Amino acid sequence: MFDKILIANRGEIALRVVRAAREMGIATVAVHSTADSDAMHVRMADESICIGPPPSPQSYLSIPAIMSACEITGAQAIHPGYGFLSENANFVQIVEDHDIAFIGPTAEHIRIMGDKITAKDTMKALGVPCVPGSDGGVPDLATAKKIGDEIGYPVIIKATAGGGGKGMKVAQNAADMERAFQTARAEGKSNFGNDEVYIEKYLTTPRHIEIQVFGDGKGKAVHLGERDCSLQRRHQKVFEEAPGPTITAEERARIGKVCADAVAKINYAGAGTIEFLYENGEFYFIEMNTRLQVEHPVTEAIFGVDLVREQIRVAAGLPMSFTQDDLTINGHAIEVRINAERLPNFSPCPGKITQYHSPGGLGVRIDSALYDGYSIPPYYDSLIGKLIVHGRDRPEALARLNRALSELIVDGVDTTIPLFNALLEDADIHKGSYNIHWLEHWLETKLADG
Ligand code: MV4
Repeated sequence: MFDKILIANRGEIALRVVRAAREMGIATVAVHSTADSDAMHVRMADESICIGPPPSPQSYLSIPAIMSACEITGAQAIHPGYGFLSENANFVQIVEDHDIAFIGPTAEHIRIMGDKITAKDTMKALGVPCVPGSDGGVPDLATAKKIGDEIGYPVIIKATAGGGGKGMKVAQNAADMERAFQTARAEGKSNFGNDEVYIEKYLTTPRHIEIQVFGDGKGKAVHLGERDCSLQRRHQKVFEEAPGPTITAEERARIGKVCADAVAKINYAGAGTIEFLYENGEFYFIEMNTRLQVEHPVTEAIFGVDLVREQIRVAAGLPMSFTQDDLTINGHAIEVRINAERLPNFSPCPGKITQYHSPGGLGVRIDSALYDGYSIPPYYDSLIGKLIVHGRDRPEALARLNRALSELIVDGVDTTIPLFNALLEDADIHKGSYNIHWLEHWLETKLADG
């Protein structure tokens, strides 16, 4: 096992890794920008090192700065958290070339899944059900129109390098194809330097269901069920739960096995998430994320496992500490993302926290790097905390969320807390009856009503 690991991240996820490492007797190195000298992840780690000025490209995204920090501190492994360099195959290649362990999958697996066409081809060949569409890239408008006629409208044109909803355009009919095709291409080119696109049947009212997988890198893998992350605004998740309110044990076992077998076959190492659209009882693969996700705690809650501990074990060449048969679901968990944002526009709201009180009690977990008097810098993501509740069933988890929110105090900046109080008053939330468009419609209605 490693003696010391470096955490190439900040905020709550850096703290999350510090906690797992400490329980394993592993020392941690925090890296930080000059804007984060007083950050909680720096205080909680065993050692810290400043890696540059506030803008991420010169600090948390600077490969030379992070490699130097690793060299200076003698860390044997790097945990990337999520975001920043976590899915940067070039970074992982450099880490591998320096004989530092990357706590995550290989550069090769990250590269495969980072290109959406290659990811889909790979998954399809591994027996994972995919959205009907083009066989690989679509070279020109004439081909696009031919495919549109074949699979039937509406269709969606997606940039192979796309992400976060960028480079994605829906064509409602053949007349709409030219605009959608050229716009998706142009967005792919300008945002990612890659104008290759592919086409899928557009699913109109799906849920976003993602399967958590975990591989040992040596041909063994398990699944840890699904999370329903359909409640999103502009491709930012705000509320996530496990298990999915509509997913049966049979569906879970079936799609879970397909996913675990797929990643086992490619010798995938560590945590991964296979994203699906779910409509009319069918799963359709869209993308794979090769990182630990923000919403991983809901899976941890219902399975009673520490995913970061497992990531570190596997990166050190140890086996996973559970098999598929050991993994059973206990109850229901919900996560809400506390962002420093001003409603109704969700505009970032950095500033000083004048009062902070975190909830507690049975079934309540807070993952946050906040403290009383902390100043949220304006340079980074607006996520300042995650509230995760766990109950014996979904109604209990919802009641516990309501209770925990009533205890939570974050003063000095605006946050998304009022959104969750309002959501908890909605019947659809209690019924679990929502899809990927539900939240945007709900927000529009609420705004119209004042
Ligand atoms: C789709 C889709 C409908 N049909 N693909 C959005 C982000 C990217 N990861 C995939 N996305 C979608 N792909 C087909 N064939 C609808 C979306 C989509 C979406 C997906 C998940 C969660 C929220 C979403 C919001 C809008 C669109």
